[in-house]
Amino acid sequence: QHSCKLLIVGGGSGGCTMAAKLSKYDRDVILLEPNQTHYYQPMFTLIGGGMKTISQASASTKSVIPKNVNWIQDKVKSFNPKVNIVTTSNGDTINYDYMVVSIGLQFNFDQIIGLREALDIKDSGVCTNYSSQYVEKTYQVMQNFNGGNAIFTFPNTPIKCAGAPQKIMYITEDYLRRKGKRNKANIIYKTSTPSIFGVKKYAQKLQQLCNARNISVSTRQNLIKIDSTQNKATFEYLDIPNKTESIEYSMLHVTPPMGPPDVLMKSSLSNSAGYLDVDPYTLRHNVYGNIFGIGDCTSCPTSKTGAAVAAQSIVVLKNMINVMNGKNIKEKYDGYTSCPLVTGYSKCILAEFDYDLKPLETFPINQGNELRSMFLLKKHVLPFIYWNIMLKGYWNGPKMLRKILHFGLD
Ligand code: FAD
Ligand code: UQ1
Repeated sequence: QHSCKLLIVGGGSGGCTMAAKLSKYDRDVILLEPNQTHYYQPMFTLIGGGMKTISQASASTKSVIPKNVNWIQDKVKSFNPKVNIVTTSNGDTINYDYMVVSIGLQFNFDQIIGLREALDIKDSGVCTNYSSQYVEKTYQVMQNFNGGNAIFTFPNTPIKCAGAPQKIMYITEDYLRRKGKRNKANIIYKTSTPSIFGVKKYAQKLQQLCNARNISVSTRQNLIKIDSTQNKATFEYLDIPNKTESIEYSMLHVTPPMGPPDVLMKSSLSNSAGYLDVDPYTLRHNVYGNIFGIGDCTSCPTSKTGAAVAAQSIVVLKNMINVMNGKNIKEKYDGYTSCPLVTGYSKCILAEFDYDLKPLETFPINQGNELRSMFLLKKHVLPFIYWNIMLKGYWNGPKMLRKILHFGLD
């Protein structure tokens, strides 16, 4: 039976960033997080391509939580916001004055028939970068590829890092080219979305890139079933009722369906879609004024990324401090998000945009082009920023840098 002034539920990117920031203001902070290991998930794309190892993306949870924060290694089982209490899986209760909810998204592997089995079979050719459990298999599947269809999917749900399903495709294409196997492969992108990317500027570039590299793109198609005995994947056509199609694969990279965690969906904190019901600008809960949200579990209509979490963190901090001091809240999140679209082993298109889906680029160069500098940023600089600046509470996204670099230009 615990009690605290500030409770943070979920110790991923958002939770640990808020723990670092809030603990500089108050010593009475509890962080509730079940996992021993913390992952820098944006590195999973590079691990899938054999450019980094899982240990480079991992740290112990203990090491990423400030010393003066009380870590309880457990899961929230239910939220009782009317009485400011959460209960945990072990049966404990935690009472709080203010709460930040940052429990991310849940993978719903079971929504695709045969997916779990296919991922667990060593030589199935089926892989996913999305989970720490499977990410290393991707590079093995790439190395074992010896011709045929290489298929990359995007599910019929919102996901985190909407670019990741295609980044690994470009890396695979580049890999096969370098190994002299490209002419044996049909590379196919099958997405549930209506176009290759949500922002027009980048979508145009990516579609051109697919045309130039002979990658076939099919929209509004959704993976529903995998038969790993026959290496066949079945897709439904989202705009043609009852139409499905099965195709054979040698490599199948699956992005699993995702959704809000069950515990949130069944609570009174969620909106009708199951996400934490927050004001998209202030990030304060729409019903319970002492609750804030950050990251993938919130109802913010932004593309869900770690970059978005960084930009949200300063808004949550400032607004929470004002609420705690009985003042009006005024800080607003503009929807900033970013997706480093790695296009192979040496280049990257760095998409950055806001709620209006308007590009909001940090550097005074056209980031819509494939750039080596942005690849180096992704591979070397962003991990450094994450571990040493963001998780220490000092990174609020690149807004300041953008203003400096664009001084006098805009
Ligand atoms: P998470 O970091 O996922 O943390 C959620 C935490 O909540 C977890 O630690 C979990 O254990 C905990 N939790 C869950 N349920 C409970 C419970 N019941 N009780 C308590 N705790 C719970 N972002 C970028 O900015 N750039 C990229 O290039 C990029 N690439 C990506 C590539 C891949 C393959 C993936 C998977 C993600 C990528 N992302 C990228 C997205 C980024 O990792 C997420 O958007 C970010 O981690 C979201 O932070 P979060 O705190 O909301 O969720
Ligand atoms: C970012 O701030 C961030 O958080 C650390 C990421 O997550 C890993 C990103 O991928 C990106 C692109 C940004 C944006 C930062 C810059 C310097 C453009």
